[in-house]
Amino acid sequence: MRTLHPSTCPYDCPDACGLLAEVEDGKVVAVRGNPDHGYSRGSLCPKMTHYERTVNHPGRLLHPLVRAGPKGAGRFRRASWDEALALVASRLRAVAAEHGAQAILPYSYAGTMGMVQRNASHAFFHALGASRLDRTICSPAKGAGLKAILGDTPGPDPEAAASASLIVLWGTNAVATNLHFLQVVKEARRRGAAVWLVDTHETATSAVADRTIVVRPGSDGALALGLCHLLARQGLAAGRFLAEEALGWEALEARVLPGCTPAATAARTGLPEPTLAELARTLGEARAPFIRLGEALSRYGNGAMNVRSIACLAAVAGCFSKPGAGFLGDASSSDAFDLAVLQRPDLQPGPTRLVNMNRLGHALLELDAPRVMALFVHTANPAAVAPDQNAVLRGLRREDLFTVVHERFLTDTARYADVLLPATTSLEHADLYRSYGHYFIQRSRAAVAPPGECKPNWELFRALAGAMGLSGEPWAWSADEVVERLLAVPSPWLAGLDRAALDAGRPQRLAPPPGPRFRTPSGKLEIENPRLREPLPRPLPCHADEGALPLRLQTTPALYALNSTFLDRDDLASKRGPLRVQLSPREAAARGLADGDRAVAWNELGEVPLRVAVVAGVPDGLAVVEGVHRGADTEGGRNINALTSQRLTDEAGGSTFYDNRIDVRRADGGLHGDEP
Ligand SMILES: Nc1nc2c(c(=O)[nH]1)N[C@H]1C(S)=C(S)[C@@H](COP(=O)(O)OP(=O)(O)OC[C@H]3O[C@@H](n4cnc5c(=O)[nH]c(N)nc54)[C@H](O)[C@@H]3O)O[C@H]1N2
Ligand SMILES: Nc1nc2c(c(=O)[nH]1)N[C@H]1C(S)=C(S)[C@@H](COP(=O)(O)OP(=O)(O)OC[C@H]3O[C@@H](n4cnc5c(=O)[nH]c(N)nc54)[C@H](O)[C@@H]3O)O[C@H]1N2
Ligand code: SF4
Ligand SMILES: [Mo]
Repeated sequence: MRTLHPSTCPYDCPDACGLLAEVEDGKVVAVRGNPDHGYSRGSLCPKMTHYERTVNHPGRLLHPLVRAGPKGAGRFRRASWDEALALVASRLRAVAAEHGAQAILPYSYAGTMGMVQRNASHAFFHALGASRLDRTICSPAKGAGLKAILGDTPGPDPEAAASASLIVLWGTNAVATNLHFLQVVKEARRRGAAVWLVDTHETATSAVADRTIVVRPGSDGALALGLCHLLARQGLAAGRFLAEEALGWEALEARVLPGCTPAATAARTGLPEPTLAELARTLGEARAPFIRLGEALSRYGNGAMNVRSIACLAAVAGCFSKPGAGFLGDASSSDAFDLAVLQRPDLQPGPTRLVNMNRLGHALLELDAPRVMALFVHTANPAAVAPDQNAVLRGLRREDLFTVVHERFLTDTARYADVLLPATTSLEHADLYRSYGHYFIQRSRAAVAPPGECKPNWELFRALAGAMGLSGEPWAWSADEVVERLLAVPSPWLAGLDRAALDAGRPQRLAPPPGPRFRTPSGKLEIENPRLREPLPRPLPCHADEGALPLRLQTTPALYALNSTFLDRDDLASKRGPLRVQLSPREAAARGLADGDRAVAWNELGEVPLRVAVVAGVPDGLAVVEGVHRGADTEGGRNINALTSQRLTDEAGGSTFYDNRIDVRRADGGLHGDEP
């Protein structure tokens, strides 16, 4: 008999779709969208339509393993859980005794977005007094840029875009990364809205936009301030709003905008002056402009400032004052939950150091006092996704480093484990999910039993806590009890929540609690923020504005993968194709390269053998690489992160994945279009 189990897509995607898992004889046989989810409405992206293939994958890790070959070779022997736990506990104890507990570094990120499983290790490492990880790989600079001007103001519901007359998709390849927002865009279009895409090249999302505005990478802040200059000059700025509900418009007009002339903006962004004037006019005259801002343009040396400047433009263009208009940076209900219930920072024995995850290579190779001697990775795959891959791999190869990995598959990181522990998929454990792209939450329970000896993150850290002599709360609780505790913390967000429906697995929409329009110290939108080092937005250069190599590198998300998740799925791999660099016809020809040729992309950090794709929608001076790849699927064992640097953003220590320079040359001896 088939039974249906409601669940949630666990991956790091703003859509957090509702799922229905079909289960027969204890096995997941199909997964489809849950039509009762008010945002995803029953549809899934192509990555998740066959999630059962991930769950039932023959490559799943099923038993604890102990290294039986050189580091990185991926050779292991089977061990019992008792042996594996005892080994991990004794090695962590020995490292702490000899080097101090801060020689232990946890590394985890967003392999699952469930609040319990994602945060399962924090209390354990806090109690040990280990180093803490600064989890900055995604988009903290976006958060900092938004906070600078909007404070803690919650974003609008994404459905609000349906009443817009002009939707600007700014730095988001939504077809790949925010598919369900396009349902709202479609609805707006049906009612007559125009759609713009602002990107560095034409993408799959260009097909759903009326026009693609192609900017130089990292210049969006300059573009936004240039448009503010023009809106003011054309008399189209939202004057009353700026006077009554914003702080600092006059200061911006007097001190910053004079330097943002059309000529200066054209030079910074690469957009012709007449185009700038036309964009400003259309935006300023729009009945209801709505800007949806992606994450990518914050992954630059000037990332926080770019985001802040675009939010400023939104204010000037009337996104906060015209009826039906809006500005969506993110829509997150993170304030609704107090994760300290399970993260337990209070268990730390004293102050501990914070290690930026974007500098893992540096942390493993150079960090001192104490040196990192034990690395514990779960719910993440740094050997593939972290910047400066060569440095990360050199660190993982250190003979004196003890590495534990908790994983579902033999990933590039798992290959380097000394102890490799098998993890569950989201259909095999309980959790509570929220989103960063809408306001629905969902509670999910296991639909099937774990295969083999797989353990959920939470159960692993309960067991390890026991092996290390830690007991009591929070480890006394099951994952489901942790969910109960999270829901029990009083929060105005949860006031009207239908607990019975939530507990039955039905998606529930939270409403941001009532409060002032702008949740800033002044109660106004703060174009000028006197508390910051830079009180006003201004055009800033990015890292790649300097540097000698000719091509700016874009390493954007792939359509058929989610970071390194789904790389194990052969059916999706064939759609993804090999590691490729997209070049304009002119850049390819200048290097004697044709479509399909073998080539080497390189810079001061390394070399990556790959294929060439000649793409007319890519401008000269740009090299686009979609997605990260498994070492085993590439010619050189490296993916594009061998060329991304460990440099950080202007604020909040974020990653700068899109802000690097490279060159591309013919592969030595490579024949035109031959197969490797
Ligand atoms: N299919 C798929 N979905 C995903 C992911 C994935 O890997 N694959 N990753 C998930 C994760 S972890 C996250 S954080 C989000 C990522 O979400 P985002 O970072 O918003 O990713 P994209 O939507 O692809 O946005 C990247 C787009 O921005 C463009 N871009 C890059 N630099 C600039 C710039 O300087 N200016 C402008 N205007 N555009 C620029 C790129 O060319 C690309 O088209 O997506 C999530 N969803
Ligand atoms: N070049 C380049 N690099 C990038 C990006 C880019 O745009 N360009 N994007 C960056 C961004 S935005 C992000 S957020 C990071 C993401 O980096 P990560 O969060 O490290 O993301 P994933 O690659 O998805 O790796 C997650 C791993 O978690 C595992 N996993 C899933 N569920 C569970 C579970 O329940 N328990 C355990 N133990 N493991 C689980 C999966 O099998 C997978 O191998 O990558 C970054 N890297
Ligand atoms: S990856 Fe995103 S779009 Fe795809 S099913 Fe999951 S939440 Fe939905
Ligand atoms: Mo991310």
